[in-house]
Amino acid sequence: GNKIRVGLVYGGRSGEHRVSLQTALAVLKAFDFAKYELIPFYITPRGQWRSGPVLNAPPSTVAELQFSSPSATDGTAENEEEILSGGSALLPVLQGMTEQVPAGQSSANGNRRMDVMLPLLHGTFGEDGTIQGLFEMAGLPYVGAGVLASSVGMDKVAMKMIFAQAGLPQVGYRHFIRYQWNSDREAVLANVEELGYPCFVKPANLGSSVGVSKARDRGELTAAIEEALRYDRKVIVEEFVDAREIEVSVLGNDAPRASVPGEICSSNEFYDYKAKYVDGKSVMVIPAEIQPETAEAVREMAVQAFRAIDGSGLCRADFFLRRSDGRLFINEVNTLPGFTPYSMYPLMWKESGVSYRELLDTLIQLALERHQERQSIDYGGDEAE
Ligand code: G1L
Repeated sequence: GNKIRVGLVYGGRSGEHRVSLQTALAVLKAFDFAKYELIPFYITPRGQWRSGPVLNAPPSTVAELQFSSPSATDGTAENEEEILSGGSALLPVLQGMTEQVPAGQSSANGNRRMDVMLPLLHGTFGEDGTIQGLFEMAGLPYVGAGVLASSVGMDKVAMKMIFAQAGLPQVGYRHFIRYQWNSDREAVLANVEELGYPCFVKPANLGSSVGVSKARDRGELTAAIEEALRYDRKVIVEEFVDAREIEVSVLGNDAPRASVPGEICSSNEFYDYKAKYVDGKSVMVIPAEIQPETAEAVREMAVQAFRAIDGSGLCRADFFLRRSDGRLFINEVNTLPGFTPYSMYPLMWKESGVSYRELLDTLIQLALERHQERQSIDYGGDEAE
């Protein structure tokens, strides 16, 4: 038929492997199989790629998404061997994605090029622009942020520099690399202590929340820095502000829209709220109980932040609302936010009138539109011929 063929890439070499599998299952369950054909690409925790058979209905468990038995893969034991043989195994998988036939048409062997790729991956490979670069080189449309926005979204220091340039208010921060720490620790400490205590120490790389700690004095600061340096060569230290955490979902390409804001309340404060969604140790309150002017301002800032990183498709923008004076500060943007039906990003859209299924439809359309616009750009390729 003429269904849109979506390549779903999930799993991966990161601590969020399970989250990715759960999200893939949730996404598959929500897709309209009358409109889409799904092709699973599973990356094992060791980084091996396994492509699965075309899905015309959602699987019922994550185990079905891992193709652990040879019979569950798309080929023979020989094929399995090839797929599991390490880095070069990516090549046949890429070939499967990019089979050179016009989109929507089948080739003689029944293979068909993917119409669009949907990366559901966290961390160092997937969210930082690397898999996006792979799709670019293969000429494949893909959902979400491009290479630049993905890598900016992963690096807290690069992100803060871009936000500063865009005039977005931020809390005070300092950053340095391991080399500076090792060569002149006193200078680094003196510089960081200008922020005052307490402060937050984080690896610049936003892969996950590991390596993040709060420091109340120089001793704790030193330990926190050593800890953060285990996860990245670049460290960021942020000023502490007593603030509420407000988030906004952004959706679109050149004309992005902002959802209603939501609030994340940590465990020690959520008994105050007639909260709507409980997630681990925190509660999501959607819409956030804030002044209408604050809601307007934070939505406007979310769109500004999306534009500042040159976003596409989606992002979740996270803010601090200072309790003392009601001032807003941008904390970060996340180009691949939590994305089960119970995650903040989809829930804020749900509250804004966009269902989970509509969200997926829109994201696929945005990916195709972005690809089309990029294809019409003259990169000067003819000159080389
Ligand atoms: F569907 C989108 F927009 F492409 C999408 C894809 C992936 C949204 C959010 C995510 N998120 C993630 O992949 C994850 C980082 C939460 C791991 Cl599952």
